[in-house]
Amino acid sequence: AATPEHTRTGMSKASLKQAYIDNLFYIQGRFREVATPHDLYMAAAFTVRDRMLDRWVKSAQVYKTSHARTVCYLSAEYLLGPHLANNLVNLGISEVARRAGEELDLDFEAILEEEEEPGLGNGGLGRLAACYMDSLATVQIPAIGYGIRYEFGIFDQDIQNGWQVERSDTWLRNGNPWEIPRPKISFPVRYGGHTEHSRDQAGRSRVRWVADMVVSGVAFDTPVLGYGVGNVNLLRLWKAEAPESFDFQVFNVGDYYGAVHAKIEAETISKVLYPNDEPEAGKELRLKQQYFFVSCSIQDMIRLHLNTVGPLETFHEKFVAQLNDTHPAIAVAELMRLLMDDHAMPWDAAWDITRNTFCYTNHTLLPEALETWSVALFERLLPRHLEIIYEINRRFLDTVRVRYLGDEARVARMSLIDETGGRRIRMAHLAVVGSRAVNGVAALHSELIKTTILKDFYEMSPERFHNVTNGVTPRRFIVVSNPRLAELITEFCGHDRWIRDLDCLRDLEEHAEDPALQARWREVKTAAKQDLALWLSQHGGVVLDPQTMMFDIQAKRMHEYKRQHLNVLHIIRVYQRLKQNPNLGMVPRAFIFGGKAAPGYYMAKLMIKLINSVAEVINNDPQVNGFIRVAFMADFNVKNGQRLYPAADLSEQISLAGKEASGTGNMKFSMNGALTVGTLDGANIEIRDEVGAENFFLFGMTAEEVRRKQAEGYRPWDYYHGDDELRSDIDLVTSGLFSHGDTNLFRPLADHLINQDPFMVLADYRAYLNCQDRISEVYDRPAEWDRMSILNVARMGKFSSDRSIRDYAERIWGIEPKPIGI
Ligand code: 26M
Repeated sequence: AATPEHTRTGMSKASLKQAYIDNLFYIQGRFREVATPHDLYMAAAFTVRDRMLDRWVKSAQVYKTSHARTVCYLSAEYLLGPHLANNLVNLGISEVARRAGEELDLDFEAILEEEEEPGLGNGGLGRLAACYMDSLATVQIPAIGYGIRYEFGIFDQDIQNGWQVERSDTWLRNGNPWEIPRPKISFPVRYGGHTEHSRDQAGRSRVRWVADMVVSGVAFDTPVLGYGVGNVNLLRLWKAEAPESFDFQVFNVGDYYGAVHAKIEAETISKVLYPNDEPEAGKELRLKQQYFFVSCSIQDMIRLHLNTVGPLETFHEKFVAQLNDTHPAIAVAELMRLLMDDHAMPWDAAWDITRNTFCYTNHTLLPEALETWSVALFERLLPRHLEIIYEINRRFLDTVRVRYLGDEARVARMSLIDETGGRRIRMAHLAVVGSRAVNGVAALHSELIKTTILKDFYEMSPERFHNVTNGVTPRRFIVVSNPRLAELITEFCGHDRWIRDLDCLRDLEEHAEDPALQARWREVKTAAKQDLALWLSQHGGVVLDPQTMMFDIQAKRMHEYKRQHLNVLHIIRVYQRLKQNPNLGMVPRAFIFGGKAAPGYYMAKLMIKLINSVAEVINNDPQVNGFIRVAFMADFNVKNGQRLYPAADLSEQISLAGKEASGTGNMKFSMNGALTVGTLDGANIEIRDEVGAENFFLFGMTAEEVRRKQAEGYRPWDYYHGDDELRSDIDLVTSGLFSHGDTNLFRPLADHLINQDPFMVLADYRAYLNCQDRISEVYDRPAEWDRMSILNVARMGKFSSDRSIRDYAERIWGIEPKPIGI
């Protein structure tokens, strides 16, 4: 007979039930009768966490004793989303846990709802880091994710009177059962002061950095479990605290108030995530945050290496560090500093190790989003790093001069220091020069990097430039968020097989025309639409009809380049058509939006107000509201995204070609059976290549056409005057109809379109409308639509983040899986 299960780790229903009751009592101190919903959630979370810990310990042991090469993912953001449902899926106990819950008379859905998601990121870049952590564990690559444990993540969004109102995110208020504090794993991080140069006995130059502020970074660890494997990786987030000795020192001098103030200043560093998805000039605290988590992480890596195999000369053989954009690029100078100043390594040896450790992923071409820091700020905050950056630059520019004799213009373009205007450090250049490999996040984006922002660097060393197209995890974005679809897919693609190998979705292809599958496919979609409609009616009050209406969804950060206003112009056109011809036989549509605006981004906030104002008019106009409705889902985050993706018929991916580096929402929608209306931008291009041009609604200019039109001199004014419908749609925005008579409210938006239109909304307007008309025609032929939808899902294998991670592992990191059994 089998040995009895341990109730703390056993996976049977009986063990789960006993463990749950025990945790409720011994951790929350509650009986069922008096437990709050939060107690019930905590007991569930601890029951699941217990089942991850023995795998975690085993992984750590195997990784350590086998000296496994390890990836360190350095990212200022991790947009994780709720843990509980995801960990249940990855442990393979969703079903048995659900049944255990039923027998305990628990409301399983209510328990999942109770979790407060860690929103430690803004959007795509942060969510990508989270998907990659899931896939690293699933494809069994030893990995540590390093980042910041923000006390306040991305703000919660309310909509009041149509405007975005920000509320602070207090995700830690009720405790976080998924993290384990490691007070003994902590490192000092210093700021400010000056440097002192001297020579040691051997005559080698040594530098001492005398800082004037020190904080302590404390590790908080979250286990990241792979799907159906024993591998558990580590997400290590740093919290800033005042060093232990600190307040005493000042206290002894009698300055109690000063001591408390210094403590607060230290703790401020990991207090709050910057809610912008592009840099703001001169934000000193942001630079402090970046250096804070980078310094802790590199010190931790050095400690781990010296604890196991050492010596430092082989650091780059033990670790590869991936820079998630330039936010952690200061790591290049920090590793140099630690190797030279703390470990007495000569420059050349240190540079060799540094350059072989880092790889850099670029996520944007938008000039305003490229990070630069003023030399003056750097000098004040990180004087030693500035010296090191100058020396890296001096040596690098010498190689440029030797290679391109006399080309001083090129030297100036490639310099790590931008000397035009106030002197600034170009973080992308630091990242490129300090890295072994550079990659973009979709094929088009990686090509554009080579011809635009990093052209000179590409010419000098083309072999270092790569593409790794982004991906998303099918565990969270299909299995967790769309269980009905997952169940249907499983019937055709083998139990569990497709979840770890998404290419298996191809098995659906041969059934795409099968009316029986189509009918069930449609049922699954309609059920998801019903769930969303119910939720929306309870949160915001808009009533949508899931039976008759096409759900047309655009959910992403609010940004002019993403062109939510193009979508709005289409809605206004349909509205005007309906008003002119109330008997117009048209496919009913629900236009659904979601997305946060950076709090300081005026145009983005005005777009939210416009969407809500258009919604108010249309939803209250009985002449049209049987055909069209508009809904804005407040607080689009991971949890709410999981309600949207399964319910979409149509996915809006309408950025101006050349602006969206990749996009990942496009993949999440398509994996859930939405068809895409999209431009040839980012990963849209590859999605279209995979699903087939006939199964994708393409419109708009190519990146090349955009470039040419910009070069010729783009005049939006000509489009405005050359197209009566366009003019009438824009004029309706400023007519006062959507603003209770106020003709000024939306004027900035309309004027900007007519006069500047930097993202060429007007140039793509007509093509977009025509495309939308085609879409409505196809939607009217359900068999055709369903076939296209099935084929979209069947051909999405490439966009699993497992594929992305394998690409990184093979082509960039040179790292092998280290399988750990269950
Ligand atoms: C930088 C400095 C100071 C404050 C904030 C930032 C900052 C934060 C987030 C800058 C950019 C940030 O995110 C950019 C982002 O999310 N980019 C998206 O990355 C995705 C993953 O690769 C792509 O799919 C998207 O196309 C790209 O826009």
